[in-house]
Amino acid sequence: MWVTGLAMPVMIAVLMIAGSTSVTAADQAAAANAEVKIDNFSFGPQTVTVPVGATVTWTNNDDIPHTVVSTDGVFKSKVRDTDEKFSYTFTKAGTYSYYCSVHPKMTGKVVVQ
Ligand SMILES: [Cu+2]
Repeated sequence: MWVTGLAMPVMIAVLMIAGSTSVTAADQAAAANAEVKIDNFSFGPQTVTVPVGATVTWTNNDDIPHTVVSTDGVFKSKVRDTDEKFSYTFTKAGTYSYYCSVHPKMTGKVVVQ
């Protein structure tokens, strides 16, 4: 019977450690997301670096419609009017070049590490 009495506090301690670890990981994932503003025919910042699993959100702050299209066909937004957003979650490491299909000289890059 003494084993039960000893095991319970140990189990509670292990559960508390496991719980606090998962909260920390979730906080880090949320903080890793990135924002890209589309303004005056350019993406800013032009290159963003994020960890695997991060979501990048583009917001069109221009008076003109733009798109966000991956050069390799990984993601493709619809035409985004003023103040409209597009988000994509990157699940694999790599370098993702993209451009605006309406104005192909507008280019940017997402580096996923
Ligand atoms: Cu454009």
